Order: sequence, then structure tokens, then C-alpha cells
Amino acid sequence: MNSLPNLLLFASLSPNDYVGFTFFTGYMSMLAASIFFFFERQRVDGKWKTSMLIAGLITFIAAVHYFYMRDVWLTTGQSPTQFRYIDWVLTVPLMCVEFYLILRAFGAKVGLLWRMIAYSLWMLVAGYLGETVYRDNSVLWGFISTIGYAGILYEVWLGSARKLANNSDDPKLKAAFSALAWFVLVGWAIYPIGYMAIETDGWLRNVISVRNMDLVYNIGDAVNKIGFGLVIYSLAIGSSRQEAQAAA
Ligand SMILES: *C/C=C(C)/C=C/C=C(C)/C=C/C1=C(C)CCCC1(C)C
Repeated sequence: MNSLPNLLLFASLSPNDYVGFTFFTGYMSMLAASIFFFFERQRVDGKWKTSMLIAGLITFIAAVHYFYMRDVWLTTGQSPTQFRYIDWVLTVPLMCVEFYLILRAFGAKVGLLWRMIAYSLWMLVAGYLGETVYRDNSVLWGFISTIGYAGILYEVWLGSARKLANNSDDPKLKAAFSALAWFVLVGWAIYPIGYMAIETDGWLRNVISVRNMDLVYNIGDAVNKIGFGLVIYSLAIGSSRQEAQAAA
């Protein structure tokens, strides 16, 4: 019995496996953030409750995927592309929903939401094909995917989403919108950079290894998803307090 390799009994995390560490901290921080958002939802005004619910769902969906990715990493030392994309295909559209919900009071139409969802699905499907099925043509698919990303950036920085936010008379909303827009521009940019590290023909393959990219993705995911939720939370709680004071 003693001679059985540990691996057969339980998978272990080696003390210098820093990528593995981030699978654990990623999992736990996403789960903790979800619990926080779900609880705090009770403290905000009715009109913010859906936004808070979605913020919690985004981190919760990620937590479940990290739960699996962490296990696969422990037993195989790899992180399959599938889990990341299944996670993103659910969470990125939900992040688009957050933009729509906070702008709805200022006249956002549901067409804006569908456009942003369509751009994100385009971006993710093309990215997935480039990383898996059509790996030999990953540069082409990466380019096609970037068109979708550019569409989202356009809506948020120059298009109708930005115009609605500019026209609003609420400084809190403007500040929150602009923080979210920076997340999309800077926080999300790490994903295409990771894509460029693909071993076979990625432009950055000699600069960053895929293993280190898992580290960057894990930290990036936590910052982007929890950070996004915290912006929504501070907007919701701030404006609920303001209204409570106005009513008093
Ligand atoms: C929580 C997960 C988020 C915010 C994921 C975002 C993912 C992207 C912005 C991915 C973008 C890509 C490109 C722009 C080109 C190469 C392929 C992708 C899918 C990595």
C-alpha cells in the first residue's frame, strides 16, 4: 500500500507550482466574491438587484470552471482550452448585460445588448477555432476574432453605449461606466496577448510560455470578473444610499 504512488490516492500540489496556486486562489476568490455579491444584493435598491445578481453569477460561473480546471491541473499539469472558452462564452455576454442594465435608465435599447452579445460570441467562437480546430491558421482566426473585440470596444468607447453614458446626468454612473470601459480596454487585452503565445505559430511564442500564460489568465480573470462586479456594486450601493438620504 505504501508503495503506491501518491498520484493514485490524491493529487498533490508541489510547493513551487505557482500556476497551480493561482488555480486555487482563482477558484476561492471567485467563490468568495459570488457569496459577497449575492448577500450584498439585499442591501441595494430594487432597480440594482438584477445587476448585483448578474455580478454574482459571473463570478460563480467562473468559480465552477476554476473548480474543474484546478483539478485537471493537479492531475495532468495542463489546463485544457475548452474550460476557459466554455466559461467565457457564458461570462462575457453577461458582462455585456451589465453594460446594458446600467445604461437602461438612460435610454439604452435592447438592440445595443444584442449587438454587444453578437460581437462577443463572434470574438470567442473565432478565438476557439483558432486555438483548437484550425490551429494552423491561428493568425487568421485571431484576426477574425479581434474584429469582434473591436466591435465591443467601439460600442463602449465611441458608439451608442458611450453616448448614452455621456448624456446621463449622473456623475456616479459616468464614473462607473468609465471604469468598466477601462476594464474592457486594458483588462481584456491580456487575452489576445495570451493567444499570441500559442506554441506553434503565435507571434509571442518565444517571449511568454503557455504555462506562464495560464498564470496571467488566472490573475486576469480574477481581476476582470471580480473588479467588474465591484464597480457595479459600488455604483449600486452608492446610489441606493444617496436615494435613502434624499428620502430622509
Ligand atoms: C472573464 C473573461 C473575459 C473577460 C474574457 C475575455 C476574452 C477576450 C477579450 C478574448 C479575446 C480574443 C481576441 C481579441 C483575439 C484572440 C482570441 C481571443 C478569444 C483570446
